Amino acid sequence: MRKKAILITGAAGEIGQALVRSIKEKSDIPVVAIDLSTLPDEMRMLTVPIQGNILDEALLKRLISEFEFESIFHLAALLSTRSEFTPDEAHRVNVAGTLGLLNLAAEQSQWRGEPVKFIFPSSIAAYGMPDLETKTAYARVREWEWNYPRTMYGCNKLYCEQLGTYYAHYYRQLAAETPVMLDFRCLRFPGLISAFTVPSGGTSDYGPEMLHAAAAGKPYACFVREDVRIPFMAMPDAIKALLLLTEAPRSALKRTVFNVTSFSLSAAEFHQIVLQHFPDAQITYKPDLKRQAIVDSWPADLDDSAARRQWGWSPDYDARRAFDEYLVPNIRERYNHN
Ligand code: AKB
Repeated sequence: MRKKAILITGAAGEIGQALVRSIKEKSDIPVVAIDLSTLPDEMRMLTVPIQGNILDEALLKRLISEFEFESIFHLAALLSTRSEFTPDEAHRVNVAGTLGLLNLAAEQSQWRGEPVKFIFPSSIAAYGMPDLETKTAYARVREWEWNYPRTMYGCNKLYCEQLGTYYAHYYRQLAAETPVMLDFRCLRFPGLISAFTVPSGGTSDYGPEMLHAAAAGKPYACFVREDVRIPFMAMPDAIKALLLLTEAPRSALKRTVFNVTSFSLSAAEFHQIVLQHFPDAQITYKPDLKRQAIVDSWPADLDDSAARRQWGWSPDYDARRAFDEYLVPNIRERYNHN
């Protein structure tokens, strides 16, 4: 008899750790937590921890035989900067890895006779603004606009959004009997900021890096110009969005892919807020023109009205509240204790 469970891939990452805690606060259902790295002890206590690679077919078969997944949060991915250095590996992890999990979810949906919910975080990297003029003119992009990513990671995310939509609506469409399709739901996130973890391998990392460096009393050279602007979100809102979308009634959802966002800041505005809290912060600008070009191609803000209308999304944290109530107090505690 297979055990009912929730599956989280990339569980040791920034979103994964916060998501595990949040799910375990609300429910007793076992959470199978997979990551290439060892999970921190606290995560190991809360989950069925599995150290492994999502590309390992034997591991996926083992999961299919041992568990019945109600929902899968497929978070494992190589982020945008890292993917540019190892594009083939990024494609394998981000695309082949997602395909393997979609197949697992499709097979389990069939057996259960009920759709497995497949929750997929996508990103502003799925967009590609051709130049700064266009980025300024089209400040709040909608889901179907400017889908011309210019990174391997962005291409991978956009394609996997399409794959997920295919599996949810057209999978085995020529078979004699229509299969039970999985239930694919996807969020396009802005740059995420956690008080508890420092991101690695992304290109929106200059925001969180600036803040964590200031709190740790270390100098920081920001790798984009002061006027570079993208949207951001504090981690608790990212978790709120994932769980709210998971719980939304299927009939309310008219799309599979939704923008969600909280606040849009230029690097200079981010810097100013950091200085209000850490007046001695030593922040300078040393643009890396290539990484900066990637951030320039991402929209200045997202239009998340579809998410607000269809499943009641709204962020709890605007910029002020994110810094005053979540980021700064928790980050201070983290570095004061180190
Ligand atoms: C990255 O910078 O690659 C990620 C993202 C914006 O998806 N943080």
